Amino acid sequence: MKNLLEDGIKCLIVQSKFSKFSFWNYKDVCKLVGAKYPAAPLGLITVAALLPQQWDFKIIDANVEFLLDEHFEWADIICCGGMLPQQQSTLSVINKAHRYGRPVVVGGSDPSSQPELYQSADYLVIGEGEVTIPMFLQDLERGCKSGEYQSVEKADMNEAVVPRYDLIKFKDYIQVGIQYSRGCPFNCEFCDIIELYGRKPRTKTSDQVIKELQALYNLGYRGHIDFVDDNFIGNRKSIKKVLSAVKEWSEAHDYPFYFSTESSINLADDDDLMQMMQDVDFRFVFIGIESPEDEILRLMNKKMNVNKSITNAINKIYSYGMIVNAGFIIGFDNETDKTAQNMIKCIQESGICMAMLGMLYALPNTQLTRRLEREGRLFEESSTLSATDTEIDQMTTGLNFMTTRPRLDVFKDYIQVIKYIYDPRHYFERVVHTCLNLKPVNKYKPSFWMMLKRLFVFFELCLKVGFDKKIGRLYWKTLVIVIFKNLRAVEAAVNLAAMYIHFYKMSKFIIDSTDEAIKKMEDSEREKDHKKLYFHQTNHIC
Ligand code: B12
Ligand code: SF4
Repeated sequence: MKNLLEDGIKCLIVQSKFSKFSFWNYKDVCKLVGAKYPAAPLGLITVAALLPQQWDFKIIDANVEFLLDEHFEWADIICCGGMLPQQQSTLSVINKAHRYGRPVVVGGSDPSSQPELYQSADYLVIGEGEVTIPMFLQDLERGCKSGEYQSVEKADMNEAVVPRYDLIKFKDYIQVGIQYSRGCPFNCEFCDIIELYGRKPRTKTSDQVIKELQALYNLGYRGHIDFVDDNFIGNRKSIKKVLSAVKEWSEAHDYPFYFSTESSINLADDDDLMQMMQDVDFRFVFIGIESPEDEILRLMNKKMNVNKSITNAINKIYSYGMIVNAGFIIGFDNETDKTAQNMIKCIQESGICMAMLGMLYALPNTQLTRRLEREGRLFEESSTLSATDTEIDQMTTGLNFMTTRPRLDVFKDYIQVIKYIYDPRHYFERVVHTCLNLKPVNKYKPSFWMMLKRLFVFFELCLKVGFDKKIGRLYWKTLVIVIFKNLRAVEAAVNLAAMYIHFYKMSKFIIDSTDEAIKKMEDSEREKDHKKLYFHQTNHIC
């Protein structure tokens, strides 16, 4: 093996493939707008910035291009890793690298949560790279051929490096990420963020955030930036400082970017904060609503959502120009036969178009997993996704524990909600609701060429969706209503309509596969009943 600390070491960084069908895998929409995948691999370009800068890096994102033999031949060392839905792909990269005799370094969320599954890697770098990559590099210096690196220490975000944005091809992605903070002050039972990153949000300074914006600007990037924080408003005092700096910078640079992020619902209680977000052109916010029922929210310890009118909160956020995407979960202990209806009502009345509904999954290393283990209800010790082409993600292949309600009822409720909310009529009703309440500022102005490209995409969408038998009429009706009643939200209406191409396919896949699972469960129930009956009868005869 080469001395890996030499100058010019060739380091291949692989973004492993995500499982095929996922709420976030809107590849069709990407294709429509000329991109290949929604989000750029921020974790890996951060890793590249933490490794020796005299190395020669090549990033291959297996979601946008083929990972070829020649890439393995080129490399002296391979870095790979990621989330649970990338597990199979990461493991196969390790195998292949070994076939080429190349050492592999693995890290990221899933290897950090379940290191036992990645023991085949040569170097297993657990947790935050800012802390553990230096430990790995020290071992390399000592000539160690393998190792596992972990630390109880958390990274100091004030010392964070600027990710190597120069390594990615911007045109492949719809959005690029910036991370301003890690951790969240809340304490939801099912959440692994607080276990991995802590409950005290650690934040970058305004100067650091501006430095990253400037780096992207200097590289010629324009458009959508996603603040990939666990909870953007975890430390409200600090984020307000950052937002005023971003406003000043954006004004000086003629608003080259617009933004999205993830936040808790108490964002709706802070008008000043929402105004500041609107001032710099935040357009989307993802909120974990999980359930509209207070009893269920109390059990999962999501206290900030209790006693809140979700509809009012969401409408208020729309009024500051931000479209709300939200997460919902089915499968909690104290659900009832009203759960599905309540969820449908909440999603429909608040007009949430992009509602990510999953079945509860006890992620490794959470309070929920520990409780279920204590109660003897957890099915498996580790979480694996075996078939990335048929399994979607850990949300839709959820319920890895014994439910309190009959499992079949939970599945039926799940499918009932999915069928309802992604029925074209109901989806487009929500698009109208959102767009009539939305007050976008659209400060980011695309360049002339970008405008031309968008116009072209719009015509393509009109051809694709506008003449579709099922949704054509709904599409035109939605556009006409929005044009006449709230013209400035027309871009949002077109974007949300385009997203339906993805939701239609995704929901059809979920409906078909869940229906099949329901049928299997019903058959096995019938078989059990039949056996009971047979047993009962034979007993009688005896
Ligand atoms: C932004 C984000 C997304 C974005 C963008 C993802 C992307 N492609 O970059 C979107 C919204 C698309 C997304 C989607 C999903 N996400 Co997500 N996401 C996040 C979030 C909030 C931030 C990730 C991030 O960019 N962090 C910033 C970078 C700098 O950190 P990082 O990636 O962790 O990398 C650091 C270390 O992990 C380490 N590292 C990472 N890789 C490697 C590799 C090597 C070799 C080494 C040495 C080190 C190393 O070093 C880095 C620097 O410290 C995290 C939460 C979190 N705080 O991690 C969840 C998170 C990663 N997501 C998660 C999940 C489950 C999902 C979904 C499956 C949700 C769903 N049900 O659909 C989907 C799957 C996506 C898909 N395409 O199918 C889980 C993963 C859980 C797990 N145990 O694997 C997390 C942790 C959230 C959670 N609640 O648990 N996600
Ligand atoms: S608000 Fe979100 S990030 Fe914070 S603890 Fe709850 S689920 Fe986790």
